[in-house]
Order: sequence, then C-alpha cells, then structure tokens
Amino acid sequence: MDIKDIIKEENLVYSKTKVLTDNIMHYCPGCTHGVVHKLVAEVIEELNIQGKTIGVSPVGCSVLAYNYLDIDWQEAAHGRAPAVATAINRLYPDKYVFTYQGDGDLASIGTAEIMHACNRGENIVVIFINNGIYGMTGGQMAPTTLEGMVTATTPYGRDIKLNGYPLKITELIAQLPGTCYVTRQSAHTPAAVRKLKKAITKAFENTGQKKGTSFVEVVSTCNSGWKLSPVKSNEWMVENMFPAYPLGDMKDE
Ligand SMILES: Cc1ncc(C[n+]2csc(CCOP(=O)(O)OP(=O)(O)O)c2C)c(N)n1
Ligand code: SF4
Repeated sequence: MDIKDIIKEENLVYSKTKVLTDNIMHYCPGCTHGVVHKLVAEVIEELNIQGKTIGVSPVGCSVLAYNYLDIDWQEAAHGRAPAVATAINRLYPDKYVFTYQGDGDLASIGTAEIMHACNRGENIVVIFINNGIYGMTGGQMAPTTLEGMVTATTPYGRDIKLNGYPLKITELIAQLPGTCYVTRQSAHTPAAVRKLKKAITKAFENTGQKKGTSFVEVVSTCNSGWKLSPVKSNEWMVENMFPAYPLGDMKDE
C-alpha cells in the first residue's frame, strides 16, 4: 500500500481550510499564535463569511497575521486596533470586524483604546493573546507578567512594589455594559482547542447579530520569551498562568 491508497477523498477526516493561506508562518515552533490563526480561519470558513470579514492586526509577533488569513486586513499602529476596528465597523456595519492583539499591544500601550471600544459596545470581535510577555521585542515584562516571573526587564522576577500587579484586563472588560460576551480560553490540549473554537464561533455569531463587543482572551505560551521548551511552557502555563487567569466564560448575554 502506498500513500495514494491512503489519501483518498472518502478517507479524509480533516483538510486545511482555504481561508488559511499556504504561507509559512514565522512563529516559533510551539507558539500558540499559529493554533489561534487556524481556528479563526476555520470559523470564518464554517460561518461562510470570508468575503465579509475584516481583520485588524497589531504590533507584536502577530503583526504579520495578514499574511496567513485570506481575508481583508488593516494593520493598526501600537494598541490602536480597537480604534481602527471602530472606524471600519462604522463604515461597513454589515462586515465582521475583528482585532487580533497580544498583551503588550492590548493591555499596555492600547489600554485606553480597548476600554473605550468595549465601553462603547462596538460591534466587533477582540481576540486577545495573553502570553504574559512581549514576545516580539525580546521578552520584556508586560502588564500581564505574573508576580515573580522572570523576563528580560525583570531578571529577578516581577516585583510588585516596583512593577505593580499583573493586570487582569479581561475581568475589567467583563464589567463594561458594551460587552456581550467575555471569555478566557486556552489552546494547550485538544479539548481546550475545541472549547476555544466554540468561543470564537460564538463571538463571530454575536457580531452577525449586532450584539456588541465579544472579547476572547486566550491564555498562551511564549516558549521563546519564557525560555522553555514548548512542552515545558504548556506545563508552566497550567501551573502558573491558569491560577492567575482562570479559564471560563465571564459574561454571556
Ligand atoms: C515599553 C514598550 N512600549 C511599546 C513597545 C512597542 N511594541 C513593540 S512589540 C509590542 C507588543 C508586543 O507584545 P505582545 O502584544 O505581547 O505580542 P507578542 O509579541 O507577545 O505576540 C509593542 C507594544 C515596546 N517594545 N516597549
Ligand atoms: S516570540 Fe513568543 S509570541 Fe513570538 S512567535 Fe515566538 S513563541 Fe510566539
């Protein structure tokens, strides 16, 4: 038996969504960004909204997200993705507009933009990748860096007295009346990936129903920034990130 006997239409259990381009991703092996891109692409295909979806990409490692999903995109400056998404959504209210942002982008330089966009209840989806570090720029401390966590700028670990507390931005956002759906998920196991996909699907469906802002945090790894192997990163995340950033829905209205 050779490979042609195995790869037959009737034997296929999975095929890559066409929304994902064939470009090779620049992400480090083991990085969560690739998994989340794949899920967003699958959801867009399954909801049949490829021609109606506009992504807004951030600064950070996912700055090149527009190379990987075959939809319309607009790049936004540091932290400004929710403001740019606001403009796009108001110009094209029937499109599905989403931002894709890391924690350095969303929870630090873009804190004001995300708060006000969510408070206005802009009809957009926000995908928030929380890996507790600035991956792209060499792994400095982010607002979400845990107490005691070693980063390039906190070589002795994050010191609360010096650096303040980790910012639980998703808990803050859940309190804003403009948000209809706020959830925290992960992508470290097949079961978690399935739950995350459901959450992303619901977020895009909410946009179709013009319900307001849907916010999906994904607690993630940055194995390069954390200086751990992909497997160890997942273990470290479960042990350390999940207690500080517990998974589950915070709001579903
Ligand atoms: C203190 C500081 N402000 C602004 C920047 C500009 N900047 C470059 S990359 C980036 C975001 C990178 O991190 P993140 O959003 O956490 O995404 P990741 O690369 O981890 O996916 C920002 C804000 C910076 N490097 N340092
Ligand atoms: S530096 Fe971190 S966030 Fe960036 S691609 Fe590598 S693992 Fe992912």
